[in-house]
Amino acid sequence: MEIETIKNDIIKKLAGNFSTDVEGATPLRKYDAIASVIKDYCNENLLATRRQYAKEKVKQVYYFSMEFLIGRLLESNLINLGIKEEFAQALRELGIDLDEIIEMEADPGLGNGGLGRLAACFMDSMASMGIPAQGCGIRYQYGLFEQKIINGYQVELPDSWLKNGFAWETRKADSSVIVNFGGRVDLPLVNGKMKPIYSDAESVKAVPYDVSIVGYENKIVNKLRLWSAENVDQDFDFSAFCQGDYSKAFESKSIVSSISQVLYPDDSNDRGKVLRLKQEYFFVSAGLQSIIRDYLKLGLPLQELHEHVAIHINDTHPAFAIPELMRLLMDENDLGWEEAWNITVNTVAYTNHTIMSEALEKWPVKMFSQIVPRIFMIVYEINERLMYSLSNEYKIPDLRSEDISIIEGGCVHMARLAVVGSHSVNGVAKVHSEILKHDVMNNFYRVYPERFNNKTNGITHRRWLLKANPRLSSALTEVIGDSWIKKPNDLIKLKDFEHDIEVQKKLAAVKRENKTDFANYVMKKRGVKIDPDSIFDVQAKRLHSYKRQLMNVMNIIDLYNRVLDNPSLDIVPRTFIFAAKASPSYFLAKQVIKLINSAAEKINNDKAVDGRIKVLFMENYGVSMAERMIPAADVSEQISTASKEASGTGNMKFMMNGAITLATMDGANVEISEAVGKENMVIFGMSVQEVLELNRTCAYSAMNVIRDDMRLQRIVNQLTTGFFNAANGEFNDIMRHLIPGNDEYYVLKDFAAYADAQNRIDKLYRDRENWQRMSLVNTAYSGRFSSDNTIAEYAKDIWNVKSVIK
Ligand code: F58
Repeated sequence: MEIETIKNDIIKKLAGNFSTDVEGATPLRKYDAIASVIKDYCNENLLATRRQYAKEKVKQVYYFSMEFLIGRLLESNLINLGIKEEFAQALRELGIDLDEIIEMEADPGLGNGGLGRLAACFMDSMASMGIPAQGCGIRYQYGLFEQKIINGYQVELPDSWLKNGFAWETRKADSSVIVNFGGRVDLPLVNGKMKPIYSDAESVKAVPYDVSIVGYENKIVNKLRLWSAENVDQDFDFSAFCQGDYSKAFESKSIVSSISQVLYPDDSNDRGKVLRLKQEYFFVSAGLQSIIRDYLKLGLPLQELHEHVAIHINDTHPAFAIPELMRLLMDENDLGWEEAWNITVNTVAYTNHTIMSEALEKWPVKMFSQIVPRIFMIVYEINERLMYSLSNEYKIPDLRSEDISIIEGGCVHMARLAVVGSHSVNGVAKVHSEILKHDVMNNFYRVYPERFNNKTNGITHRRWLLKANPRLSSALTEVIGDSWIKKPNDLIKLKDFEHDIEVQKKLAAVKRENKTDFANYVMKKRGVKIDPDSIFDVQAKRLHSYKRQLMNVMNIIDLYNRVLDNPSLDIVPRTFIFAAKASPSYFLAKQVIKLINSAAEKINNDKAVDGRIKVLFMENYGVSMAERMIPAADVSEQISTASKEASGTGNMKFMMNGAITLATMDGANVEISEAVGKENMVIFGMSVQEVLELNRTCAYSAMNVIRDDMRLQRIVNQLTTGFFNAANGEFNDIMRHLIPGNDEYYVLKDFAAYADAQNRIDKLYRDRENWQRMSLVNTAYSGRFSSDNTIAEYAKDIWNVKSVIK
């Protein structure tokens, strides 16, 4: 692209949109104009892509997800359009610094963690591979809360990411649809068919906002469609307004818009359940209505829907897709039950992301039937037919109906609905998929064995290597050429240089520079000095008991105690870095944050430690911070209780950037170890089988473990006696969880093995050459964890869709 064209486009945009010129424009105006120019380029390709899909009548994937954690888009769009260099040059010539513009962009936090980020990685891969796809989600006005750490505690503030607008979206008011809640549904017979009549429903207008998802240097642009809730008719009650009753005037507006107001940060409490249920039905109904509308425009019969459309549900949050598709096919388009059911099952596929029972969604029947009465009728009928076929068709010995029934114990079980109404059910790493089949969903596996499969997660190497780590990307390209960018499996070429000292040195220099950058960032953000020559040991993920941040901090405390006992203890200086948000109502998790910060304060300021141990809690973790932190990490902490982490994807990002994984054999860590070899990781702790066995036998006693380990006794004592300047019972929930609660996630049980593994890291790091070799090998084997590979499998095995790239 010509540099002059870019310059002119920006100048024209500044004049046309903001009546200003480069010299007079505020930074925000510059950002808006630049983003708007790039958006125009994206949208031109979007149009061409849409035309191509329509012309070729290709099968399309619709990826339904409550969360899309897309990260900033300006730089990644430039990279994917293949014009970053030209753009930077054009901006330089206009006296604008591209890096400053990139930093101005808000990071849309429309997700909690791995599940939301996976959806974003998949969108990137599908566009880059030319897979016809559309994302469907919610345009939350407020994303995941902004986290502040005050006096060591997490404080949550609203994340007003839209305050300066969102440059990448296009509002499509004329594509709005209506979604109905509540009211009464009667089913009179009309011409021999039951025809639902709705009365007193609350109608909400769903307005789509489209965001372009740009493929890597292939001119393909898919779209992500996010729905926003608005009032159907008037925006507010004008007569109440005229009478001066302003709160009444705007009441209904705020009730309606609350549906798309805030992303739920929570799977652990009951408050707000109604709103969450409404959110789920809202975006699913809106998404499906728009799919069917577009489909019918193609002039194809609905009987063939599953041949042209694949609907994927990212966890159970969009499981309403099953009864809602039934409703649309039957009630709105006159198909019979059997026909509609076959189409639905053949169209929908479901991914499970957790085995934690508290995270498997259940809705009280009363609430469900009140909020979505017609959907409840359909779910009821699905269940009746399921029960009938179980006793008359499947006849599986000793399978009790209550273990399968979708409506059971006064609740609607969404995971059960998702399995019954989908043709494919997948877990997200091998071991997780096995647990689903043989444990958590065993009853369903016995009924529908052919539906169950595994699709190990992946990450887009374009964001997590090419964009996040430009130094490593250039170094790799110098050593092995640039084919890895389009073919990530080519990263394996690096393996040939495992013993090449020059290459090792080159990569070591990259890591050192990334660490210095990160240290400068930490200084700027937190005012804390960290040493780039220390080991950067990072645990960055949602804060949850099963992820065991607690075990990490307990080991740090133990290390500190060892230094107190022996001031000349010989350890490699280490910077322990944590980044995590705790769900606001998850008090135990919030105490762990306080503990990390209390330990940090004590240890960082203790002269006896003399800088050998530093502990850092990075506030407000999100995609942009991850992009800075991961390239600088030496050690990647993946220490969940075996069986609990469905896959993990942070593990793959760190590995790709050359960190050494310190891990339990859980989730995708198992496959990482198969790829890279156990000798190139540090593995410890109980296996999945051991954990499941211990769960089954209930033979575990946390007290016994503490009794036998002096180190643990000392730590427990320090937590309860105010050693960490916290004398007001700040850590009582932690203590209750560990002792009377009997340490549900085996933190104490795995502690000794973990401490050993940490000592192994210390030893390994001293052999700089071998460490660098291990690091190189990790990057070399990481290509298989590109989401391009994952998407290729989904496309072939589940969706039956083809790339439009010939
Ligand atoms: C994550 N789930 C899994 N859930 O924990 C992780 O192992 C896996 O790699 C990842 O999905 C992708 O498959 C996850 O991130 C959530 O964020 C919940 C969503 C619903 C509200 C509570 C958090």
